[in-house]
Amino acid sequence: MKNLATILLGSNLGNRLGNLKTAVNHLSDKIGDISKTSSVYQTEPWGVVEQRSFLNLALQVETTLSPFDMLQKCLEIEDEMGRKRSKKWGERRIDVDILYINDDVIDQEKLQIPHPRIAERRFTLVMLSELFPEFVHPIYKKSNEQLLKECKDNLAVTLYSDFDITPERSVR
Ligand code: PH2
Ligand code: MG
Ligand code: MG
Repeated sequence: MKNLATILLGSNLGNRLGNLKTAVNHLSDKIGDISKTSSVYQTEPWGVVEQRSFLNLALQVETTLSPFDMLQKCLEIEDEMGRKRSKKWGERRIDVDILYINDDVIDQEKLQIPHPRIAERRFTLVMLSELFPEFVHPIYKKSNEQLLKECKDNLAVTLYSDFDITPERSVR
């Protein structure tokens, strides 16, 4: 069975755009075909404000992996790209977060789907609304677009580039 997952990438260390591209290549290599990518946005840091702004990008991937295998691969990609797990919400070369998987709800210690902070983060909802405005959050029963309208987070999210980030090579 195929699972459709929506993933958010974020980077605020080193070559941020290059890091997003490398991560997209790894995702298509290890997880499955990328069916859609959003534009890249520059976003003010949420949570810990004293750090460089992020570049964020959302994408959809089609995979035969189970949710936990997918999570494992996401963590592997972060590790391979040299992410150091230091402080919560601190700066990182790459962050790979699973936002939605189909309209599944998973509530386990290591994996919560939908991602529990979607509704609090403009930097996530702007990208989700670009890709899937009508998709209904399986717990809140509101569309991404509606959640964005109601979102109280005012941190800036600005279009950075609509650079075509589609993977052009294999990283195997
Ligand atoms: N990720 C975080 C914490 N804060 N802020 C922005 N703008 N973008 C992020 O991807 C981000 C963040 C933790 O994962
Ligand atoms: Mg994150
Ligand atoms: Mg993360």
